[in-house]
Amino acid sequence: MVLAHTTITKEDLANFEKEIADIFATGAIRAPVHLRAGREEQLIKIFKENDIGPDDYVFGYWDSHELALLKGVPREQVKQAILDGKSISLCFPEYKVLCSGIAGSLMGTAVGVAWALKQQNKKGRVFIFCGDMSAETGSFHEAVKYAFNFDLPVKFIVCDNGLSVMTNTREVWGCPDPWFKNTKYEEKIIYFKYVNGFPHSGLGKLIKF
Ligand SMILES: Cc1ncc(C[n+]2csc(CCOP(=O)(O)OP(=O)(O)O)c2C)c(N)n1
Repeated sequence: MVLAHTTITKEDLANFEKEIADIFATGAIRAPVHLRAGREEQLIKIFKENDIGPDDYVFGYWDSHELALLKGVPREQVKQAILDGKSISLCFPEYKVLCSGIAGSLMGTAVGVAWALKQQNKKGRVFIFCGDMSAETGSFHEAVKYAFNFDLPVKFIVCDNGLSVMTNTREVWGCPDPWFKNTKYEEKIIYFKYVNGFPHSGLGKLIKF
């Protein structure tokens, strides 16, 4: 039996995002905040099924509050970082949580870390979480192909909400499915769909400071 590292529940994740939403609405956070709802169960399942723990690295992007909590960063530490304006680039190196607000970044970094772990016979794997449009970038293609070819300890988790900000990802690429569907590269990818209960960024209304 696999002992899951996280004991965080769906309600814990949802309540955290609601709390941040309420604070953001007051104008107290003078920086962008990206909130997510509707994928809590899928994320928890991925952390549990893959037994993601202290030796593993988690990479994410602008929407990583839930990832930091699931990786074990204390709730108050995540909250303080967000209040400090770091919602879109949460980094907690001591917990091996590294995020960036730059679309298309980090794919090579994640694969490089996986390469180093393998070469140095170190414990730990890499999990990089991104959106459906990020999964259509050139850097994602390159990273997945390289990771597959050298069988590196990295998984790419694609959280598909169908949108890139307000653009329909499938319309852009003229294809109902992501490029990797029914390819050998699926071995390195975990894919799920969800509907985001929040707008892409913020609360969908002007917040005045
Ligand atoms: C280099 C760069 N260009 C543009 C943006 C603005 N931007 C932020 S998120 C995003 C869309 C990403 O879509 P997707 O990967 O599907 O992520 P999700 O919908 O899950 O947030 C864009 C264009 C950015 N962060 N970085």
